[in-house]
Amino acid sequence: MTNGNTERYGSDLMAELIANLDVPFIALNPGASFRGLHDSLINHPHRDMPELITCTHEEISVDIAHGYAKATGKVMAAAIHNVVGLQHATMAIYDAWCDRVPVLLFGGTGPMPVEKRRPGSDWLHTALVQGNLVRDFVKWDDQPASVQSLSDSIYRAHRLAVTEPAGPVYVCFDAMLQEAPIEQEELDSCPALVNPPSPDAYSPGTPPGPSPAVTARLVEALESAQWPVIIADYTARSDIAFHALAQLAEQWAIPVIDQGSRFNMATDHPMNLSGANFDVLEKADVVLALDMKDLYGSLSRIERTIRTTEPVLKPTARVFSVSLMDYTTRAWSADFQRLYPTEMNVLADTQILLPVLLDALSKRQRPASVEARREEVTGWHNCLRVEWKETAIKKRSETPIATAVMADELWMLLQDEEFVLANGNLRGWVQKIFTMSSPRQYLGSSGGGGLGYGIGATIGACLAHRETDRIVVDIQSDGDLLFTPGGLWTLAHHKLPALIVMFNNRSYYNSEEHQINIARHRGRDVGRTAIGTTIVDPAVDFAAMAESMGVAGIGPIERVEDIAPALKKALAIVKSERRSVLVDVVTQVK
Ligand SMILES: Cc1ncc(C[n+]2csc(CCOP(=O)(O)OP(=O)(O)O)c2C)c(N)n1
Ligand SMILES: [Mg+2]
Repeated sequence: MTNGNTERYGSDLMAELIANLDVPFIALNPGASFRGLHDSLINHPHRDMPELITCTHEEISVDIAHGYAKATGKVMAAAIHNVVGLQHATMAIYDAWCDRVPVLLFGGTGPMPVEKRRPGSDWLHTALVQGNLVRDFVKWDDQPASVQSLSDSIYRAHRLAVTEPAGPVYVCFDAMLQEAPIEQEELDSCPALVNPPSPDAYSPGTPPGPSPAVTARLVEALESAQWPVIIADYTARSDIAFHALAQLAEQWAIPVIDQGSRFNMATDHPMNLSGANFDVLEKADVVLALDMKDLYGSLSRIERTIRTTEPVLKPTARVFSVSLMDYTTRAWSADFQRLYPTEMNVLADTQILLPVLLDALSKRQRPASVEARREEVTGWHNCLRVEWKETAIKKRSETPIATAVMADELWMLLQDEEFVLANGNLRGWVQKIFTMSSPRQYLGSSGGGGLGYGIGATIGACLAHRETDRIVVDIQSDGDLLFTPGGLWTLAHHKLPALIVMFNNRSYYNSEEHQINIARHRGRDVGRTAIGTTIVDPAVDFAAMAESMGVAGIGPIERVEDIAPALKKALAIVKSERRSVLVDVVTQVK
């Protein structure tokens, strides 16, 4: 590869520093504000660079990095064009922030010296300071002012992004800093510009664990409990925490409620009682809350229409919370949720705390009540699974296709496959019907409730599993896809094989349901709630939409008996042609 001259440009150094972080991919929609960096990424004279993933919307670029991080535990980057691309990206950045997921965001601005600005767009697309736009929902932002500042800026951004609680960071590069050659004098006086330092010396801090006194109190509480319950939300960020939680539940027969922001527990773990949350919690005398963001909401019965809550726990229940969430609480967004009273609030990383707790508990004599509890929880777990399966079978006669039936059909297709579910859960039916047992097998939702997430997250999961035979599945709701349909093109362009199954209820049903409840509450005409909420007249032809962007399209499927053949055909294409397929299934509303 040649770059035509021997100059070393600012953006060459930027690209090298990014490559030093082992960032495998940079998702982007192109833009002149980072044309210098773009050139260095595709034409660097000496180094292999992260692969560029072409996106049709900046929101998708960020969602890809979001999905990739959840699929791998590793970080990738998105390059975001100046002020305008950044505005498109904001909602996805907010989702990543709320979901505590690391994402490296690189932007361009300026040039800051006015004499270097092209009249017109360079002015429209320059802001002081550009990071202000996202500062309230990134962990850190920076706009380095010299080439010597670059390693500090890029390595610090990476370190802060991946330090738990993780989150997005934004580094904005002045266009001139990217495009100007680095002066020979500066290169001579600063060897680090020629041979940039390794990031190893700037690695993230070691995660905090509990003190012996804290561990002793948790041991005492769990040991003395008759009906302890673990409720976990962001816990399985690491495989260590996933396995330690399974062991703790198993050894001490503790029922677990998985709140699902991470895939915390195998669906077939006998102590998994997710789905019976309040029945399980109202019996609790001790609750160990792990990495909960919304402890209040998870321990309350909520009347959504009149906005009231009622506690689920007995007043005597003792609650112990372990999380690092307080470290990322900010004033602007209230994503931190309502305070909930606890006996102890432990600031520790559960990947450290859980093994320590297991070890401490292993030295204790298990009371006889543990075995009785094991039998009760296992029986309950098995009963729930059987009940759910029976419901799915019973609902086969319903039209349109029920979500439980769709989950069952999909499970029958996937049960002998290695797969990862990148997005969607059919209103919880997936966890009830599927058996998923490995860490990161289900990647959860957007975190911030911002729509448009599913297809980008799926692309991220496909990149994560590109070198494997694992099938990446997206259960894709219709409204969500209509925000970011261009993601289908990125799947096709980069030859990424995803199995996309539409959960097509032809509605923004979550919102339609709110309108139904409000109309009922006010005694008004429920018949009018389809206005502004349904996606009909015309119904979207998702299969044709997919085909138009190079993804195979099947459907619409409207009869139960047509689902299995359609899914089988789709899976065969995914496997043999290694390309994405979308199966449009028209379903009940929820
Ligand atoms: C960017 C954005 N706009 C609007 C909303 C409000 N909203 C929440 S859920 C929902 C409906 C989503 O429709 P779909 O993805 O089809 O899922 P469904 O509820 O039908 O299962 C809407 C519009 C939102 N959360 N995010
Ligand atoms: Mg819908």
